[in-house]
Amino acid sequence: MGVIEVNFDGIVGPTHNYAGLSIGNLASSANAGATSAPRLAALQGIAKMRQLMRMGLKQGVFLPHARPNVGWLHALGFDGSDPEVLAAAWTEDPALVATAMSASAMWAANAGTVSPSADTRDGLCHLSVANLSTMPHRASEAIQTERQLRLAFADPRYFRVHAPVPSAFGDEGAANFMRLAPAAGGPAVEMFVYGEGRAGGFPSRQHRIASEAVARRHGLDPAHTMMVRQSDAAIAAGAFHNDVVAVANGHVLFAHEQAFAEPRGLYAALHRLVPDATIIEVPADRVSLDTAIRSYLFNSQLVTLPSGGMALVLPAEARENADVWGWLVEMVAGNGPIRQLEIVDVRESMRNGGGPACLRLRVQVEPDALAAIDPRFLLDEPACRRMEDVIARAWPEAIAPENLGDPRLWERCASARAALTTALGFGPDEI
Ligand code: SUG
Repeated sequence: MGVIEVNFDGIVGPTHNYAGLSIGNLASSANAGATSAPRLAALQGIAKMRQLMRMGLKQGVFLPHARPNVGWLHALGFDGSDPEVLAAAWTEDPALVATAMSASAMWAANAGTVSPSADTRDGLCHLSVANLSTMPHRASEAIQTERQLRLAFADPRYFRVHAPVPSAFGDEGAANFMRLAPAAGGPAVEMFVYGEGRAGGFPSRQHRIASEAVARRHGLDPAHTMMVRQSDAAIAAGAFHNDVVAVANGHVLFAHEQAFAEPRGLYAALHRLVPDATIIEVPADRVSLDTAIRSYLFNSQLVTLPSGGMALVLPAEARENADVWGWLVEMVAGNGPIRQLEIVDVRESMRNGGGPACLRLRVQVEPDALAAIDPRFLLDEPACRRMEDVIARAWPEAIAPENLGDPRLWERCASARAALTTALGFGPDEI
C-alpha cells in the first residue's frame, strides 16, 4: 500500500454563529446578524465526512476549540469568574464576546501547512501551525490548534509539529498551499500562494515571508518549492484565501484564469518540474471570478479515488449556478482526469465563507505513519454515531446575535463541547 491521504475535518462547534467578523470574506459580511443553526451545521459536517468515507477515503477530525474563550477576555483586562468576565465584556463591547465565541476553528484548512515526508529533507511529515494573525477572531486559534496537532501527531518517528511563525507575518495554513506530484513518480512541487498589501480594500492574509519561513522549517528542496503570488483581482473579488480560486491534487491543478498574478510563468514552471502536470484553467468568460467565488466552485475537494480516478467534491451551491454546472458537466464528459462530481451540503459553513475544502486539512502518510496517529482523531462509523448523538442532544439549534450575551448559552456551549470530547475519549484537560 502506498501513500494514504487523510482529510481531517474540523467539527463545527456549538457556538457557530454569524457575527460578520471576517473582512474580505463576502459571505461572512453578507450574513452578519443572521441566525445560525449550529446543530444543523455540525450534522452537515458529519454527513460530508461520511460521504467521503463511503467513497473509500480516510477521514479524521479536529475538535471544536473551547468557547467562550474566557482566557482571551482575561488577557484584555476583564476580571472575575468566567460569567463575570463575559458579562463585563458584553456590557463594554459585544464584539469582543462575539470574537471569544467564534467557532472558526472548524475551517481546518487554516489549521496549518503540511509537507508530507516525501518532500522533506529529514523524511518526516512536517506540520506548521498557522498563526492566522490577520483576523483577531482567528488569531486565538493557534494555541488550541497546536495542542491538538501535538497530540494527534505525537510520534517523533514520523512527525514534526512546528509552532506558528511570528505573528508579524500572517500565515493561514493550507488554504494557501498546493502540492503537485508527477503521476509517473518523482519529486513533488509545493506551491505557497501569498498576497501583497491590500487589494480592493481587503487585506492579503498570507504573507510571503511566512510562507518562506514554513518552507525553510519543513526542510523543503528549494528547487521544488514555489512562491506564487495571488492576483489582486482575486483578493479584491473576495478570494480571501487561494483555495477559493484554485485546488490541486496529484498531477492536476484546477484553477480560475484570474487566480494568480502571473499564471503563464507559473504554468511553464510547473510543466518543467512536473512533466505530466495537467492544468485545468476555467476561463473568466465561462465562469466569472464573482460567480466562482459565490458558488465556491474551486473550494471543492479534489480527491483521488481508490479506483485511481479523481473526483471533485463540490458544495451544492456549485450545482445551482448554471454557468458553473454547465462548465463542470462539459469537463467530466471530456477525457480529462476528473471523472466524477460529488455534491455535499455544507450550507451553514458556506454562509460564513467556508466550503468543503475549507473544512479539511489534508495529511498524506505512509501506512506505518498512519498507524502512529492518535486513533481518537481518526473516524469510523461508530465514532460518527457517537458524535451525532452528542450533537443532536447538546448543540444549540439556533443562535441569534443577541444570544451571544446570554449566560445560559455560554454554559451550554462549554458543556456541549465537553460532552463531545468525552465521547471521543479525551480527558477533561487533555484538549
Ligand atoms: O477565515 N470565516 C472564515 C472562513 C475560512 C474559510 N477557509 C478557507 N478558505 N480555507 C474566515 O474568513 C467567519 C467568521 C464570522 O464572521 O463569524 C470566518 O471566520
